[in-house]
Amino acid sequence: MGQYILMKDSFLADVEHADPQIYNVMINELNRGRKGLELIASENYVSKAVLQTMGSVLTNKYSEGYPHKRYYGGNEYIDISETLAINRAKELFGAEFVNVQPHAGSQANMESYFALLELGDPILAMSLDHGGHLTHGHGVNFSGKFYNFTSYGVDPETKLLDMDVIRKKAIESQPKLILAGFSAYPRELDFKAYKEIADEVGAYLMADIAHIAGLIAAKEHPDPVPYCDVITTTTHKTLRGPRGAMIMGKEEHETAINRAVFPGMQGGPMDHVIAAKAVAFQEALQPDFKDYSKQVKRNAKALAESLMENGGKVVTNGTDNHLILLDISQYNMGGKKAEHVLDSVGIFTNKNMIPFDTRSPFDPSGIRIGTPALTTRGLGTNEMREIGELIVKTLLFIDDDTTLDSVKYSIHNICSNYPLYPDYTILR
Ligand code: DSN
Repeated sequence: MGQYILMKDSFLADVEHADPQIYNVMINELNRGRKGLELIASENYVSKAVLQTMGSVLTNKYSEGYPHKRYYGGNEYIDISETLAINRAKELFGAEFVNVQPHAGSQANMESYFALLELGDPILAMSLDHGGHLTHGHGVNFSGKFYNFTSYGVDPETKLLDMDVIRKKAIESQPKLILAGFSAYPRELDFKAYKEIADEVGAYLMADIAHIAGLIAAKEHPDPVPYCDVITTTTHKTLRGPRGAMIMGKEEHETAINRAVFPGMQGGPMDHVIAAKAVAFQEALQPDFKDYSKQVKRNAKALAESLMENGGKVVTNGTDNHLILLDISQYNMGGKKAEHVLDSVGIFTNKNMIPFDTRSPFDPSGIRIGTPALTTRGLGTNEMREIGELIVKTLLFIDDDTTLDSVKYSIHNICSNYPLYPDYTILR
């Protein structure tokens, strides 16, 4: 029938017969990953166990409610799965409660605001153009429409967060909630300092740890749990689980959060994804997840150093976590073109605003680069140093086909040495 046959441990053989077009999309996406270097900071590669759990019969079930309090019958096995996910997440983070039902990070943030605040309440959060997230109060997002946000940003010189400035903004704006969290900030967050400010102004403290959840779980980043009322995270970034989210925090907020998630915001939980979260949490509880997280940071440092040694401008001159912001203004192009040319040689990144950017979000002055996915694939600091050189070479010589061909050749060699999902063989 189709062009390919997949090996027996994949469920894709049936897709090939049922829907060759979607089958081809999946094969092509696997091959795209195999032939390139995934450096998008918010992406990762899940284990085969997580993949298989997501593609399981658990997708068939309806289970509105919570374990042992459902609105549908037949949930005896789903209850076990969701309880395992909750207990493992509690063990991983040391949180007093966990809700594993949020479908995505944006919903988790919305549900947390709904649980703690009234519509229109004041919130203090990091602005998107300095590294925050759309759900941290941007005008085009529900957050900016429903709540009264004041933004804080980074220092114009150091590009670092300045807790004294955040304190001043908190005193001025008297928020009901202060939000610590980002999607593009390469340094550590001082949750203790945030807590002191929140206490001083009588605000709740919420952390959105979507990017750094894996590092926190592995104790490779300061811990927000002792300080925060509520913490949201996605499960698919450094935490290396399925696409989804969760909310955790202090016991006093458990009922309000649970009600905000269901029936407040969501209907039926995605039971296949919750089970896959349980599998991923079990993986993150193993000692080798700590080694992985350490290596994510080591790799990011090596890549940042290499970019700078090759003349690249790295925002804050380095990184403490898994991500790097590269200021590309010196290459006389915007992020749109940079992302495109890097894509064309097999280096996958995303265009990103840099602090105090003078360009638009659609074509900003930066590229965001992260190491979680390539670290999962097995690459180490030597490869990162080579990749730093290749990124700069690509940006410097975008019109020189000979140079771009040599970059592609180097990337082909790296990819061959570190196969992606090597057990999934595709036979012609
Ligand atoms: N889209 C995610 C990221 O790339 O950081 C945040 O939602």
